[in-house]
Amino acid sequence: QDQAELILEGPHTSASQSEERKKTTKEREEGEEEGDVFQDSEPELDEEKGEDVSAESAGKVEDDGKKRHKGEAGESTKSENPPPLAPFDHRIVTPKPHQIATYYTINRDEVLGGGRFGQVHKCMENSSGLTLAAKIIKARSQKEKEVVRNEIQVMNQLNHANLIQLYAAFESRHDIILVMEYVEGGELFDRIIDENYNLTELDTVLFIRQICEGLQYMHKMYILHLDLKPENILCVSRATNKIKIIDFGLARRYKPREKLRVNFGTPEFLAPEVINYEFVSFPTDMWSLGVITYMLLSGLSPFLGDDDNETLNNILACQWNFEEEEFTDISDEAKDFITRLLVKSKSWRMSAAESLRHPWLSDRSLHYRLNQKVILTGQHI
Ligand code: PIT
Repeated sequence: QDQAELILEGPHTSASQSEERKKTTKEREEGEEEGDVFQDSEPELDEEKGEDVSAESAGKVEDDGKKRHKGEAGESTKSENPPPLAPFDHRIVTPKPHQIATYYTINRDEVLGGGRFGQVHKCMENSSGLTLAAKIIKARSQKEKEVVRNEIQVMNQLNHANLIQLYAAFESRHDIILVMEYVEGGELFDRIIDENYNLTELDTVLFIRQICEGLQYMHKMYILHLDLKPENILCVSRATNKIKIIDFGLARRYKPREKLRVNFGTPEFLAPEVINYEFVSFPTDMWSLGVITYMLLSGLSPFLGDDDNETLNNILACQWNFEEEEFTDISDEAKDFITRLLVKSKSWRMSAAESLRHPWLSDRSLHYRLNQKVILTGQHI
């Protein structure tokens, strides 16, 4: 009975694009702004995570003085520290009816990203000099405004280092502007397609683990993201492998009997239950995590067909495999991880907590071996 109608139309979503995209994500967006090579020189760190984090404490991020197990995983080059917190405390934001220009200077020339509803610009709070990101969302009708107010409501509840933080919001007749934490690393999507940037399996472990931590927290807060894809994962900087999840435009509180009607453009990330107009739930996000993992490891999109229709059929038939040569050197643990997420029946998929306990994300000796492989094969160069 609780039905929500959602429109999904992304910047990479037109049917005509799918033709040229085929299966290789790397081919997509070639010729776009080139990403930098990133190299993280911090030693590998690990920390014991409590099995069960309560909703309240899940958002609490440890300061830098936490226990570190340096060296246990050998001379790994990747950091397992949480990403930096926003440079401000969590805020409960209500949209202000004022002119944003009174308080912030928006750099209209500097576009950080484009989403479904508008562009994201770099901006500065005049009083503090704080650098932030402003997402300008065109919203004229009351209905459109309600959608954005929902996004604000959702972000107000989310206080976690892997989820982009909201700082302020301004509402005018034609738009609502969200002022958010600024991160400078660009989309994880760009690292997948960047020929110069060789994503190793160990990099992927670190990225996916953080996405899982963010998702685990959201799910503990009873919130579904429902639009997870590489474009919605931001790298904190070019130099590290820290990420933050963005775009809570489709996020919502889990309601046991809610179905989603999605008017999709790009179907490659949709879970079968979304296409079938069945109930969506926490496992819906876990499906997307499986797709992202597959893409990060291979640069390929697991269900992408020659056209949207073929893609949808592949998803509904849960037809995917590891046959491409890109998977030759990928560990069995990684394949097992994906296999336990890309499961058609949502009740059989791993949860975020189970994913974090999966050997691929938790087995230190495996990470040590993956790191040795990086060193031996020079994948890090
Ligand atoms: C940044 C840097 C950047 C993009 C963004 C933020 C975008 C964030 C964003 C957040 C949302 C959303 C869409 C985009 O719906 O390059 O600091 O909640």
